[in-house]
Amino acid sequence: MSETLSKADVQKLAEHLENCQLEVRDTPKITEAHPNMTMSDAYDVQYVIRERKTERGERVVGFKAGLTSRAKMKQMGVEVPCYGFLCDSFAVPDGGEVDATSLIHPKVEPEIAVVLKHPLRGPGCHIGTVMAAIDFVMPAIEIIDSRFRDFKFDVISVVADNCSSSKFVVGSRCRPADQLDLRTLGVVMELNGEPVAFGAGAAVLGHPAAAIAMMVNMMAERGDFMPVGTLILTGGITEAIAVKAGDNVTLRAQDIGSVSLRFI
Ligand code: 0L1
Ligand code: MG
Repeated sequence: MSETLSKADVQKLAEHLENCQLEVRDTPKITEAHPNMTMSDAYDVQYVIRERKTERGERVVGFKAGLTSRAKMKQMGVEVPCYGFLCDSFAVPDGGEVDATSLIHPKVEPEIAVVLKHPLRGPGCHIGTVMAAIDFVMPAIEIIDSRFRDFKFDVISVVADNCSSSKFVVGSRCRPADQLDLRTLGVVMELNGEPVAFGAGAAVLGHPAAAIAMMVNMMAERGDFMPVGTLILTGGITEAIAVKAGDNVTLRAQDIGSVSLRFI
């Protein structure tokens, strides 16, 4: 499926990016050495990183939408969000700790998470299909950690790097989607007790379910889909906030409770 990269290049880039994650070191964006890489090449690299992890026994438990705010999409010159995968090893318990030395330059984002009771397959997936497939909704904090030096990248490099996925924590209060308006659901993220970011679900492409529908339709182009039980982080509601050891982060979400974690 690769367009400009050889199979060997895809494997090499996947190994390089995954090693940067595992060894906690940064790298220049990969398009510097591969300026003709396409988006399809980038997803090839991401899917090989996913294979490497599952071959070692990790489980893919979900997916995330990235670059979901109109401002970030404009800044990156893209019309659609990107997607990445989430493994069981990325999960942090609610109220848990994250060792900041295990990450390069972490940032946190407030998100609305959902879990599916029906599978989602594209093409033709739309907000209605998504809403009918959601089992329940939870608040989530995504910890992103680009492997690229100083968080400087282009969208192709970011997709190859699994959309900066690193860790996530979800709240333990689950509400059925039909009891909530995901567009007006408000969130406040606190850093060390101070509110630092505010927003509502509509910041994610007008409706978090729209981001999911887009992801599902993009995944269909690669014959991929979301099975029952998939956890989906629907996209950052505000800009990401940089964090360091000693920081406490709490997300308070309207109607669905709160979730927190601490960096040590
Ligand atoms: O979850 C996100 O929106 C991040 C997508 C990748 C871009 C970034 O690292 O900011
Ligand atoms: Mg995110």
